[in-house]
Amino acid sequence: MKIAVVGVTGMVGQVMLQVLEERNLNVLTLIPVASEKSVGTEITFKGKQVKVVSMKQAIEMRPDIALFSAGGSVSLEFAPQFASVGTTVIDNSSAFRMDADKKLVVPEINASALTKNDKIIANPNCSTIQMVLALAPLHKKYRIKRLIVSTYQSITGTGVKAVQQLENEYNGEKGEMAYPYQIHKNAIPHCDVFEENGYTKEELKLIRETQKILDDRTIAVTATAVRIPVVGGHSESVNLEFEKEYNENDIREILADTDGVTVQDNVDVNLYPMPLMAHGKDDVFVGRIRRDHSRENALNMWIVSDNLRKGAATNAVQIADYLIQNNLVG
Ligand code: 2RA
Repeated sequence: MKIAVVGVTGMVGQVMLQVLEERNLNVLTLIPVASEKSVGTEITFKGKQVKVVSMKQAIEMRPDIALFSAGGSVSLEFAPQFASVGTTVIDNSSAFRMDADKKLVVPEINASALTKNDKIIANPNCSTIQMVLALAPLHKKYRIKRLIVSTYQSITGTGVKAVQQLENEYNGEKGEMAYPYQIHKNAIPHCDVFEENGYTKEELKLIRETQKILDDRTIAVTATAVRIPVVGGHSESVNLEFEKEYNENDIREILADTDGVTVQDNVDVNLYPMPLMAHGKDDVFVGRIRRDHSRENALNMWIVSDNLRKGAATNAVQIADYLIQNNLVG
């Protein structure tokens, strides 16, 4: 299998390499792709040095799969070019997520909808992936009527410049600013850019992508996305209102039985999910599960996951693995 990683020098691209090695996909040829300034440099994959190539060279090599994480404009320009030579693109940008003819996939939820004809597949936004993985089985049994989510998002979601600003602030050093404010003693209610309606793109992704993945646009969703100075992963406070009466133990059992979800929930021993514990792991961790007594059939819970892994690289590699295992590529 020839697999290209487009944006290989970025934070998510680097994690994609790590996850490809960990999951031991039968990658016979890795094609690392980056911007012109990195062409010719080398990356290490499975103990071997591999030369970074240009987009043009990668397309000519006709990979079976191309994992993209290089920003929406690069995806819009080059994903169709890869698809035109038969490559199946799994794109981590927002470029194609809301296209009616593109699938937005969390493998545990909707990979079964994939076919050989899907040549550009959208990887959902990190804060969406971790949330819908926990919500999907609950929606199936109790039907979610309303969802309110507040996020506490890792600095790594903004990119390497923000991580550097955080480190500089801790070290008392000056440097390039990703934010016009201090990060390390702060909570910034501003993830991505503001739209006309007063919501950020991040908040609108949480709303729209959730409805698409759960295939139910009647779910009333609202979101507030906040950036906080942690690096291990995104945390989310989620309030759900179901159509049907639910049983709390049943909720816990359903979550515990869901592939990719780990329930960490015992406040008697201070057991609850935290980014520091989720960092470097692929699971979505759920805790603080408790009835919301202010409304009928309502529930609160706390969801944490490593945004660079299940929130991006791992989910994309799992889609690739699904395609390979089901003979949908190559
Ligand atoms: C963020 N979800 O965390 C976005 C993109 N990674 O900023």
